[in-house]
Amino acid sequence: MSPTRLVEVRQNVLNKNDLAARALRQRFEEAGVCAISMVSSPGSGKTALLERILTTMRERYRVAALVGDLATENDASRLARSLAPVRQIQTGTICHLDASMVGCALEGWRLEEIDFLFLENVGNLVCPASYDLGENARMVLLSVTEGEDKPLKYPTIFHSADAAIITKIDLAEAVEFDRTLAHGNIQAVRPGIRILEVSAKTGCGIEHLLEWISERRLHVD
Ligand SMILES: Nc1nc2c(ncn2[C@@H]2O[C@H](COP(=O)(O)OP(=O)(O)OP(=O)(O)O)[C@@H](O)[C@H]2O)c(=O)[nH]1
Ligand SMILES: [Mg+2]
Repeated sequence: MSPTRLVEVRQNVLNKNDLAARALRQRFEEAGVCAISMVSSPGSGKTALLERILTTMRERYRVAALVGDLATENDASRLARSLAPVRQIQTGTICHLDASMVGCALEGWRLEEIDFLFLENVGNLVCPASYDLGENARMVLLSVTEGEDKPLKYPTIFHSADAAIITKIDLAEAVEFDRTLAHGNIQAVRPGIRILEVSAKTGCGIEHLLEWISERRLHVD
């Protein structure tokens, strides 16, 4: 296979996802669903934060979530404690969710009965960046334990996001987290992006995050 042909095949794969994502986005729009995705490296705190988000938002909104992992139902079981409808997507060997996986997982759910649909992607700072899931907004998480340089090393995923959420802020002091450096690195790859600091453990910063999420809905209604 010539190098040129290899590029063509890759483009076709992406185009197929783009088409599926466009169809999903239209379904979400028609049903009045605000879809918000979460991407980060493994263990940054997506599920812990999402459990808090679902538990709190359930009081005001109809919320639901899909969560992707290569294996296990662990995250869906944790999120189900919020009492929101949750489904696990097991991707097997695939390192990201794609739009058709999301479409299949939604089967049987009445989208008209959902205000906010959260999509927790597979923990990975590379592959999920290239796959549109039809979401209205994407949150990229960076925990204080990962190192302030991650936005510079993995710029594509930060560039594809609408907000950067610095997680596990309760551990900041213990790991000598350099807040100014982290913010500077995020802004260097995605100038002007909203940055929020939270702790799923203590609840610090959650209120501002919920405000930001609720505001995404204004763009849907
Ligand atoms: N101290 C502290 N620990 C946290 C916080 N959020 C998550 N953790 C811990 O970090 C670990 C990973 O959290 P998860 O929520 O499973 O992270 P994840 O991003 O969903 O992980 P994957 O789905 O495997 O990619 C768990 O041991 C959590 O208890 C936090 O705000 N503070
Ligand atoms: Mg998780």
